[in-house]
Amino acid sequence: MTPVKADGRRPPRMLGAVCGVVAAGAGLALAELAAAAVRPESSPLTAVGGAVVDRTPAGLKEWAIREFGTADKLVLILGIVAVLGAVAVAAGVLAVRRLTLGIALAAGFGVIGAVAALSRPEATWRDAVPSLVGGLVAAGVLYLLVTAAKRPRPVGAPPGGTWAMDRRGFGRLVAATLVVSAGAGYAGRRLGAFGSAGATASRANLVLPAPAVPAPPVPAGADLRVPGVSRFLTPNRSFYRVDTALVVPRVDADTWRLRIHGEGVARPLTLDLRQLLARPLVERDITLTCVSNEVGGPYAGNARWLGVRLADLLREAGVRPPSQGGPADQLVARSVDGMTLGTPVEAVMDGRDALLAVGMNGEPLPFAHGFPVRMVVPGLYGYVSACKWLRELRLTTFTAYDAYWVRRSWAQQAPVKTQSRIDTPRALADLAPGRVPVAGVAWAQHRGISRVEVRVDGGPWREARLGDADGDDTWRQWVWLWEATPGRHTLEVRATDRTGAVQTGERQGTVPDGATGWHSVAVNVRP
Ligand SMILES: Nc1nc2c(c(=O)[nH]1)N[C@H]1C(S)=C(S)[C@@H](COP(=O)(O)O)O[C@H]1N2
Ligand SMILES: [Mo]
Repeated sequence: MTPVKADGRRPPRMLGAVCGVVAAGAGLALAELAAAAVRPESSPLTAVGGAVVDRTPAGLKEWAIREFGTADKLVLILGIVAVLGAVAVAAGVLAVRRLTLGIALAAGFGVIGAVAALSRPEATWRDAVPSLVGGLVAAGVLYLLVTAAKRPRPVGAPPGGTWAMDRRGFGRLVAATLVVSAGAGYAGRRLGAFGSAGATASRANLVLPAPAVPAPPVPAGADLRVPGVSRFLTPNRSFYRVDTALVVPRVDADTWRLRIHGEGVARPLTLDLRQLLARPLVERDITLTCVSNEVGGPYAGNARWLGVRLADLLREAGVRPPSQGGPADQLVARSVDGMTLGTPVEAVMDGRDALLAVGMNGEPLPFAHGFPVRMVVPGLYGYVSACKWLRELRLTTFTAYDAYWVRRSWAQQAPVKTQSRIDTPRALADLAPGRVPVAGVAWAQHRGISRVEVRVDGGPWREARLGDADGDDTWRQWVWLWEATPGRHTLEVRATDRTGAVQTGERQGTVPDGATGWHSVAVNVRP
């Protein structure tokens, strides 16, 4: 601590730190309020977080997904808050000695936020406003607080602690700042909710038409009902979520538009939701998987999608696939938050059920899963096919354009690799000897699963019993009954797809086009 001087020129560091943190809090709160008026993505925390996500190398992103799963976004924001807190303390301590420097540091942080906001896809100059407001407010509040902290105690006031300041005046100023900040933060929240009220209502009011081509009922034997195995259809609330959006885009279905244009598009189209829903809708069960899914990982889910066949729409726009002489081999989907995903035109138009989906398991898409419209293409990983919050489809070539993840060391083309997962028993489970069901799911979308085998401790492969197939685009459950003997054992699984190809045991990481290897689980069987 700085020693107290009789003439009271320099308040202690601790006081400076308090000034810094209170000022930063005020800046953030006012910035949130401003962001609610601009758009949620422009809030400094979200903007900086988004800019960090955009610049995160594939390896680090994979590490974050592995370590924190879907909480990776929360961890990121907390990290940014921690850095901001440290800078705030530094700015406050500095301001006590060199007021202009401290203030410049606070304001400079606002500028960093603004630059981050402007660097995001789809940004306009307005996105800089919240961070600039925040920086100015923080600088101003820091100035007021530090000046107040330096003001000597009025004559006759009760003596304070070590520092001879006007404690009451300073305290009032801090209290007032906190009250105003809390008020601004709260108002920002309310205003934000108000801003997306139209979107919320548009989803609540959306009545999905009945499918012209309903999905056949799921075969009774598709779900083996083995305790611990993923349900055959994944409920929306437990469906995995992978995206770069730090705030879930809430798109108003009433103002939503989709534009289809680009190379070889003879008749460019712009559709609103009503026009899209006026087309024949098909219903399909399709399993979606993420390229970032490690062997045995959780990023796979199976849903009943309702949507328009994308190939029909493209044909309507005059698009021909490359095999019929079309000039474009890549369909670039762009979302409202500027994400781009590139899908082979050939795959979309080769007869598979590539959908512009509006429904998921009997309800409009949840906001987190792409409301009002997303793409789903059986057989391709999500990052090359499953654009959420879709707003544009552009036809181009793979030579001419790299989509978001391709620029970050992922492959341009990424068909789903055959995978199988042991859901039960869990890794390191402690089991009683005797009959133990070993069970899980296996997927090879659009090729289908024909066989699943299990082995114990590297012994011979044993064929598992498969759940009924619900087409070739969904995963299949499997179960094998194991006579477990005391001791430590390793269980392994592998699948064979309908082309006869056996899942490779060669271990490969998720980058650049999906992990390979057999899922193995070590368990302990009690004596
Ligand atoms: N707009 C947008 N769409 C996106 C993504 C994204 O980050 N932004 N991520 C993709 C990835 S990597 C996957 S695996 C799927 C996941 O879809 P889900 O979150 O509905 O499971 O969405 C895809 N669509
Ligand atoms: Mo993904």
